[in-house]
Amino acid sequence: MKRLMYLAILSMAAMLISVPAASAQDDMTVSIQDFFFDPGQLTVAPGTTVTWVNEGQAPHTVTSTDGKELDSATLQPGDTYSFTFEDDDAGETYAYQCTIHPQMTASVKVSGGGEATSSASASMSPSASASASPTASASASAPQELADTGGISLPLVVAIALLGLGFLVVVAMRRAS
Ligand SMILES: [Cu+2]
Repeated sequence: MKRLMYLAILSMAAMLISVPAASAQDDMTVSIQDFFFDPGQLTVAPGTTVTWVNEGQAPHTVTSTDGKELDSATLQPGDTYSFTFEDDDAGETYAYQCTIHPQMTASVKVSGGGEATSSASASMSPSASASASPTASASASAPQELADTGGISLPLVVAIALLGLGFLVVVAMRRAS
């Protein structure tokens, strides 16, 4: 009986944690017109599914221009194409074009911070907001990656330092007694 209650509480806690994370991202739509993408520049949170809808009269494609996975087949008028930007895409920019009309170019930027639960996200958000300032978007991904590794290694360094300090205290106390 107690174990059942414990399981119920555990599953409720798991739901409380997972539900806000799943609903934090709103799915987005990009309209394909003759002959442009609307919006041309889009920023999404990691985990967002973007759906392209061909609302033009001509066939179009959504094709990555930098070798990423983003690649629709030819979309006839009314056709749609969906792509989900994953958590490990954070900070990346997906540039794409229509291969039939190469002058149609656009991009999707995946934001860096998000509502992630790990401690690394705390150190990432300041750099994410910094990249929103009018600096070049191409340079934004590099400092973010540096901040990411810093967020992981810093607690480790502190933990090792504390362990060493504790060891020294124990040695000092033994000598004193
Ligand atoms: Cu086109």
